[in-house]
Amino acid sequence: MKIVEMRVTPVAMADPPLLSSYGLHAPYALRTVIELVSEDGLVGIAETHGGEQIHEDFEHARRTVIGRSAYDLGRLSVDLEALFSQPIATRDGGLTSTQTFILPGESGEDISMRVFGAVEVAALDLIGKATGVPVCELLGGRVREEVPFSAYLFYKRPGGGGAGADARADTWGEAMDPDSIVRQARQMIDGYGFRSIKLKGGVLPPEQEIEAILALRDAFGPDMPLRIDPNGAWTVETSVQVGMALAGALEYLEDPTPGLEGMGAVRRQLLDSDVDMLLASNNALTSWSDIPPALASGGVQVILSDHHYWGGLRAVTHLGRLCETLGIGLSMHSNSHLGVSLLAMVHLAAAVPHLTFASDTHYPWQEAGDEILAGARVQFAGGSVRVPTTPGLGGALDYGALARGRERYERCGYRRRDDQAEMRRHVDADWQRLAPRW
Ligand code: GKR
Ligand code: MG
Repeated sequence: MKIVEMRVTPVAMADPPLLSSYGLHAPYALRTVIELVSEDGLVGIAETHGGEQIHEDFEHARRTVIGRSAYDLGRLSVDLEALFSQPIATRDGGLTSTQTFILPGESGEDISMRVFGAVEVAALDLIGKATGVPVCELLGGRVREEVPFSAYLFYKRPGGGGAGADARADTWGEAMDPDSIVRQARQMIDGYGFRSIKLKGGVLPPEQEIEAILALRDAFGPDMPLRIDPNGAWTVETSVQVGMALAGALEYLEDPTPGLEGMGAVRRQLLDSDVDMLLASNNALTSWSDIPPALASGGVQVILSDHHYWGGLRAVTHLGRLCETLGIGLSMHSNSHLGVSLLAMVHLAAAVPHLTFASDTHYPWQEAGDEILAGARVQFAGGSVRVPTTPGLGGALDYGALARGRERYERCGYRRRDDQAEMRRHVDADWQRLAPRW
């Protein structure tokens, strides 16, 4: 099944002013939509990180992708790795949306894995559509019929996202204290039925974030799994203090401190105090090469996988088997995304037996009107998404919505994610991202 065309469409969607230790979300989040067209006119789709540099990376890969069979994924991955191991004259060295998450001393992005990850999803969608088989069956077969997700709470400034004619009503409200975080959780759980909760921390002094977690525990009871993720905003000492204060209240503590050594120290000191708290990571550990040092440090008990930068869906199925062998848990990380990414995450989680933690998703933060899938948004029931039984990913693009997303991208002026700049623009002109801050 020869690929004769690759369409690369940048889109922007309204994004509310969510806070993290990176700064503030801009009024728009950027994504890239990939379409592979086969010689018989079928179209496979994928979605990945957005922005100018990422768009250029796909342009750079175009000649390597076009003309080969959608089944030729092993060789495609090797060829893309070779292609991106050469210096690219047009790369400006600016931060991409993945690099935004990487702290000094942590591993860099692998461009070929992100490009391959998206092309692989589109190729599997194409193969699935051609053969009448859902993507999860191509990944080895579903082991679950529904994939659970976690409510993903954020400290939030007032505002609904978007700007000018795109400005959206603020349906969530400001959330800067424990009461409003509990209110946000209720609203999200009422709408989606989530059965676990993650709070993005690293925004307020740790004592206040501890209070928010305890307020969530009081509001939802001890059986509701809770997580907090300050993205490395705490020193080892602070992380240990937070871990002690939240002993027994957390399902896992995510990236409390930068780097694998620091994570290892947090884990050891907590164990020394009889607190057996699992540490999860998508910052200290972002790629395959981080696994050996993570094992040596003992600082990661749960890996937050992400097919967008771990090298695609099949790569994460391999990661699942590896984690199972090593006795490490597996969960799934997310960034602001639309329904195509969500469908890919659902198929993947359906096919990985070891992915037993509820996955992260930013989906509730995106507006229905920005969805690019034809038909309704992806539906949640009881916090889970039913695994599609229709061919491929089980979704097709709404080309009107895709064009509107592209127009929004052209108009909005944002070309890469920069939460620090946004924080300086709206909150504090001198604000600087610090890892750790407290
Ligand atoms: O959307 O601000 C955000 C998140 O902080 C995101 O960028 C992180 O990558 O969700 C992510 C995480 O778990 O670290
Ligand atoms: Mg995280």
